[in-house]
Amino acid sequence: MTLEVDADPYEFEFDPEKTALMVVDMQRDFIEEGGFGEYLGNDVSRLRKAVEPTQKVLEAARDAGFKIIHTREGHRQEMADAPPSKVERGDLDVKIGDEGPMGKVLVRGERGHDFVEELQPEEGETIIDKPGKGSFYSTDLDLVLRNDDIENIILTGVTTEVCVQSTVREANDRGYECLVLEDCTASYFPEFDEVGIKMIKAQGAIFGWVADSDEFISTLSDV
Ligand code: C5J
Repeated sequence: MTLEVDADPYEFEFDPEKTALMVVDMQRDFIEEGGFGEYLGNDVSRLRKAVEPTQKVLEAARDAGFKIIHTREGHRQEMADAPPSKVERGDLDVKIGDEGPMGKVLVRGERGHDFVEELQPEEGETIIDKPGKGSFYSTDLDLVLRNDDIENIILTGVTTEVCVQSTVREANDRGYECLVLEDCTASYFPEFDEVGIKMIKAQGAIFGWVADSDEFISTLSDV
């Protein structure tokens, strides 16, 4: 079965059985106060706008039987996979690995590293723990997708121009077709949000397609 989403710069076609929904880094460390995003000097409330539409997409994708993948950016407890350059970057008072109100910042197993309450994975969904911005770098994501014959990825998550865009670029180079749901992404910088999305769909979908969540959800009524 081939479905078609009204997208930019033109229709995005996909077979639901060969399509995964990815929710990128919807973690407390980026979205809630007292996490990594705030230590970087950001207004973390800007990211909340992506939570509710992503929740709706997640529910619709679960009902339609999609493969669902959640990613988390973060590091091992002993920090062996945290590049010193990343830890030192920004000259922060509280660095990655230091103790904050939600546990050690951006460290696996800590409260801040976990997903926000509204977007917790369900049993059987795949969680990819990644040390970098892109979801393919130093993870088994490609293997997970290829084992399930996945060719298309629907992307949601934060932040638009950092981890979502890095993931789209990596996926595109590996031959996956990506559709980014614009209202399900967010940035600490509204101008980066806008330009980040434009960069993806420019030049005839140079990295991928863009649509809003309602357009995507409406196509699923045919599944
Ligand atoms: C950042 C991310 N912004 N998930 N990570 O450091 O976008």
